[in-house]
Amino acid sequence: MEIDLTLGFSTLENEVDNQVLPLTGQIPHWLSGTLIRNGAAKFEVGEEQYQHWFDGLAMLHRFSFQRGEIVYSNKFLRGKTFNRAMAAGRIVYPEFATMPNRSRLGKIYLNASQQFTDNASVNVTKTDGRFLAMTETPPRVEFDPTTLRTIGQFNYHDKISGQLTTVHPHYDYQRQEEINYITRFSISSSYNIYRIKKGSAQRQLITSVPVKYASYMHSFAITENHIILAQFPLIINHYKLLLTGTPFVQNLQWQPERGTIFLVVHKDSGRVKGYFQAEAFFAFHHINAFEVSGDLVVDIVAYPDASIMTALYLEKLRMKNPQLPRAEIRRYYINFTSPYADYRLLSQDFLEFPRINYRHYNGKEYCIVYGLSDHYANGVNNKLVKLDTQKSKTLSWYSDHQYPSEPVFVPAPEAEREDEGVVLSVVLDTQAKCSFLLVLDALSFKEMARAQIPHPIPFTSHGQYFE
Ligand code: QVM
Ligand code: CO
Repeated sequence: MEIDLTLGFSTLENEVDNQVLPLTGQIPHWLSGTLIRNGAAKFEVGEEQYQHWFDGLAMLHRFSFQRGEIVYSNKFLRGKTFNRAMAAGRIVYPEFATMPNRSRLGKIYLNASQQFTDNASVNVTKTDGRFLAMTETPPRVEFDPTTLRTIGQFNYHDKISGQLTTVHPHYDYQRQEEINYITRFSISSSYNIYRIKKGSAQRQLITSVPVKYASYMHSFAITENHIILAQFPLIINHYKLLLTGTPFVQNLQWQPERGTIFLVVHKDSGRVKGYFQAEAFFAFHHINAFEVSGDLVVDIVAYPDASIMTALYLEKLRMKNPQLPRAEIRRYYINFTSPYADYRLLSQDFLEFPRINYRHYNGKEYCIVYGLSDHYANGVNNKLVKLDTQKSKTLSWYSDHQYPSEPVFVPAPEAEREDEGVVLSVVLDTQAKCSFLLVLDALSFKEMARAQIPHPIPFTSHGQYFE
């Protein structure tokens, strides 16, 4: 079968407001919240093209579940990056892999002046009651969850600084705090790990860990008592970034001889508990982590190297029958008495965009991972999977020419089992040239309902369900 992902990486201009979606099947009566997904949806400005999937302009998609109906809206995130690009008719801010068309000095100036893009296209979260769109540069963009209108850049009420952060903050339900970090690179670099207490917009430093060679990391893990950063040997060369005026991604250097070093921080004291050496690998996504009799278990979607970064250039993704690097699911074991971390495979299958029953199992011993896999073993995500890590058993949902997005698990109220609830995924049908929202029963992984969306949604990255 021919694989053509072009439609998933094509601009969607159409914006709709509160459309009731035609529905087949039935959605459970208890489902009465909102799924908000984020993703790149515009890949050129005037004559200029963005180069990479992570560069496209952010669009928010909202699916509201009410009285058995699904109501859909979508809107571009109208931050500084979007507005200035539209006004100028050209790209204004540097993105992950795209530099605005300027003179050599102009480009150097753009990087050195640290005028960060606020094209927050990667994920969404709720902090202090505000809805924020996120990318890896520091600006968070607040939006109205009902209308999807952009409110503006959100400023934390503190002075913690850095240039690169993650779009995967954690929430510790026991301590009622958000945990994340921001990397500051300069002559002396550090990971500034912080907490935000419930009801606050102030980041409080848990610790600032000095680092000689800061790693590019997209996510991290927490357990009951610890924070774990997997420092892959993909090093940010900030001197080169400062001096060359090249896009960010071109200043990441793969240095496998360093291996991967797990950094473990004690949550409450902020003390560094240790550094644990593993082989070189790269990951975007941690799945989960937990503690078993004092040892740490870290589940992660591991690529053999960082080639996935360049595989996601749009030019490559739009080629016929693309081949993408495949990751494996590893379970690393950290024992505080050994300086090394070892792993075993949790599955023989490829899985990306992992999601779990986060509310009840994050940081705890768990079984079930939902994610995307590749039906043709080519690295192209075209299958939804549910993996039982203890039985190594998988259930899947697949259909020709249909490309699901990251599955979001929503637990049923008063559920007794880890996998009691539904799984929500936006599926792009490249033959019908339209997307639909798929609702699967998480237990059986069978379709419960689908809702027709009035246009094709380009591949989204992450989304969250809000009660
Ligand atoms: C300057 C810069 C940028 O899985 C999704 C990952 C997405 C990652 C993204 C979108 C990362 C974007 C990073 C645009 C970096 C910008 C930094 C951090 C430092 C400045 O000195 C230079 C503006 C290029
Ligand atoms: Co991610």
